[in-house]
Amino acid sequence: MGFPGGGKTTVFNALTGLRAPVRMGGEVRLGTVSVPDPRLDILARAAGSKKTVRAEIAFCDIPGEYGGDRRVLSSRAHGRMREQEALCLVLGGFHNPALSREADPIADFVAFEEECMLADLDIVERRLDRARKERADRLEITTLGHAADHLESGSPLRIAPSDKVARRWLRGLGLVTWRPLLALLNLEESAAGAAMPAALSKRIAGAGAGGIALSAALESEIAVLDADDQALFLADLGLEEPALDRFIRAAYELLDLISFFTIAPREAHAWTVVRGTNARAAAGKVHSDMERGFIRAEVIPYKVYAEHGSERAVKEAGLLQVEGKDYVVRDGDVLHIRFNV
Ligand SMILES: Nc1nc2c(ncn2[C@@H]2O[C@H](COP(=O)(O)OP(=O)(O)OP(=O)(O)O)[C@@H](O)[C@H]2O)c(=O)[nH]1
Ligand SMILES: [Mg+2]
Repeated sequence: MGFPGGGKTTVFNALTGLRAPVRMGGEVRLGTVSVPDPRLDILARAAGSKKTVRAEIAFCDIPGEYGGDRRVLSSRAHGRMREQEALCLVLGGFHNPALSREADPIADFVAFEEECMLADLDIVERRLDRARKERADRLEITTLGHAADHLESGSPLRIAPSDKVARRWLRGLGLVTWRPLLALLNLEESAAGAAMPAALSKRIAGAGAGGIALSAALESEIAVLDADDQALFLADLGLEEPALDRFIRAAYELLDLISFFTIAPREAHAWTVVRGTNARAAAGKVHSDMERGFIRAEVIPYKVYAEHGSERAVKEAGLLQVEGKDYVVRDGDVLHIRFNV
């Protein structure tokens, strides 16, 4: 999301490889992409898996709606934002002839944060009123009070101290400044590959958000090419990988996500979990029976698997790790769950 004309639909196209019509306003659009991971391809080949199943990300393009130069989002846009797991704010960093003002990504970022903090404050205060009237739990009332103070002081809830703002009381309120935020600076084509200006990076980091810079207009053209042409184009521009790959890396880092794999002749499957997830909970991602009847996990780190070429060779080398339910899954682990229901 973001203010009108910043290039949201263009970013959406660059990430999804779709060709949604780029014009001011328009509809909310959904697009799903597979998360590229060369490790999965290598594992699938080694195991002779018939099928590969990748992790997926669903993107939602939320139009700015009011059009024109106003730095305001509609209440409909706010409603949509509350439904998302994470937010990506598109900041226009190029000259857009449809807007009478020049690009000012810092001003856009500040205006966006202020608008969201006001919207959250409204929700928190109303909830607080009700909690007081209903003589709710004291801890709920103090938490809501702290959250309101925090927002009034001009800080997003994302960076609220967790000892004061007990998170469980804020869950389910649809607070937008609590969502993980990735700010995306949409650069002029001629600046593709440039880094984000330091002053903007500082602002973004100060709000507990992540940042990424790319040229969406250019990347949306590259996204519809086949893989070989993509590589040529990117190399020409001095870019190492397409926007989607960089975006996903930034998003995984922001959300603290890791991937693990299950590899079988039938299919090689990538799964996404939050860092710190234990083996039993990870098994539950694959199937609830595996979590319920969890016995143990046989673990092979990706590197070990790739070096030895097969599960059998890993076993013969004595490198198969046998782990219990509390084992903390690491990025790239190949898991074989033993279970019994
Ligand atoms: N030069 C340049 N133009 C861009 C870039 N990204 C988008 N544009 C142009 O800016 C205009 C607005 O882009 P959109 O992607 O429609 O913007 P939006 O944020 O979706 O706008 P709304 O949906 O109306 O809120 C279009 O004319 C795009 O072609 C860019 O990276 N460089
Ligand atoms: Mg749009």
